[in-house]
Amino acid sequence: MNIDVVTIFPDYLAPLNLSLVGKARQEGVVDIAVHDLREWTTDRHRTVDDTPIGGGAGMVMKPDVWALALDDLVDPATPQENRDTVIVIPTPSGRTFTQALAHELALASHLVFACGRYEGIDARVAEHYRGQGVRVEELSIGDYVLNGGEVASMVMIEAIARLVPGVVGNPESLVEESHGAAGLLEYPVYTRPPQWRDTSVPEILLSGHHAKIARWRRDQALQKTAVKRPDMIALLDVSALDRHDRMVLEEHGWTVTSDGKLVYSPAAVTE
Ligand code: 6GU
Repeated sequence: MNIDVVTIFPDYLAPLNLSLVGKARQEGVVDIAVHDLREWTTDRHRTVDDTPIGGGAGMVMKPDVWALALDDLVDPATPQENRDTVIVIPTPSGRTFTQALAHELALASHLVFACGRYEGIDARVAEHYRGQGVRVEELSIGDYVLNGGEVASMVMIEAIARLVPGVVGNPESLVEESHGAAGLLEYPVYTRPPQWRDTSVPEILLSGHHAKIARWRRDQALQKTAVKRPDMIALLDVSALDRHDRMVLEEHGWTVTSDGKLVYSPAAVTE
């Protein structure tokens, strides 16, 4: 996989040299090139922004400079050869980046991250490349505002790159992530010592009874998700729930209706 990142702060992306992503870069599993947008400026002051047309606060990044950069990296003359290229524009006004999207983008051969600063990039840039047949994704990493797209790009690159074969040392951990308890939060984990300060690990985990441990972990994942992320419970595939799963969810106010939907109806809780 090839990843290009265009930014006015290339040093901001230095952490991509560390840990698993850094190792994958060294080994050539993912090729990440970070470019300074100002390399594509043509004026003496290396200007990348201008005032917003129509008025308002802040500055907007100039379309002409961005297009010179993206033309070099994407080649709009041959869109049919760019089926596997995706331009990602990080912005708090984009659609939300999710694990499902990370899996999808991990299949692309070329990602170009266009990091905006200030009030963002002139809206015609995304439109122009879409018109050229290039897939352009304006993506947000959550409902809060960062100063620019650099940190958001790093978040997305880490989430995507770890799904590329050869980046995460133990592919088993990825398999467990996606199949172990799909759509649920992780169960709590413990290591030695079994007694530490004033607490102990749950007794069941010391039993050596693998089936009971698996059931306990699933119950924990279901309960934790029901309490912290009810929105995720509503999205569960009902056909993947066994009788015990349904019982645990019912204790948290969720019932499976006759037409196979999960609904929150806490009045149905009997205690
Ligand atoms: Cl992608 N960019 C910025 N600037 N802020 C954000 C974001 C992106 N996602 C959440 N907040």
